[in-house]
Amino acid sequence: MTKPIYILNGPNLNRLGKREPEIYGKTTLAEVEAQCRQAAGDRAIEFRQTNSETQMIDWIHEAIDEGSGIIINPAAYTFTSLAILDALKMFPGPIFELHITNIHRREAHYHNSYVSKVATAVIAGLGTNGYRHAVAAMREIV
Ligand code: DHK
Repeated sequence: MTKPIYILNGPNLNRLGKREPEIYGKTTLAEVEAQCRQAAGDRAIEFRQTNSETQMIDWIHEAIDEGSGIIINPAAYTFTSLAILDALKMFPGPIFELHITNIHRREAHYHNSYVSKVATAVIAGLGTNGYRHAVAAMREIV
């Protein structure tokens, strides 16, 4: 039995679809999850969202033991959390950092990602379609 791909979402992404739709689009997180499950096919995924840094770190620890790969949109924690970076450093498999927007084309406080220092790949700017592309790419390597 292959281990699941963990898809972890950070703060405020529970509001996707209503949150600044001109920036993040109108697709809800539930719709993103459905698109990920379709892209995953017969592969198991764990799709989760939290506004808590502690919960995000606990899920990364779970993935260290139970997961094959991590696709993570840490949202604002991308730019602030050394604790999430340290947790990701322990993960033995591939890590895809995902952002709905191209963070490098946005305000300066979105430009310096801690997570990029450990990510296998970064997908940013494809909108919510980035999730299903990340799943398809992850399936090929795990
Ligand atoms: C999502 C967020 O919530 C922001 O804090 C990031 C990211 C951008 C995204 O594009 O998915 O800056």
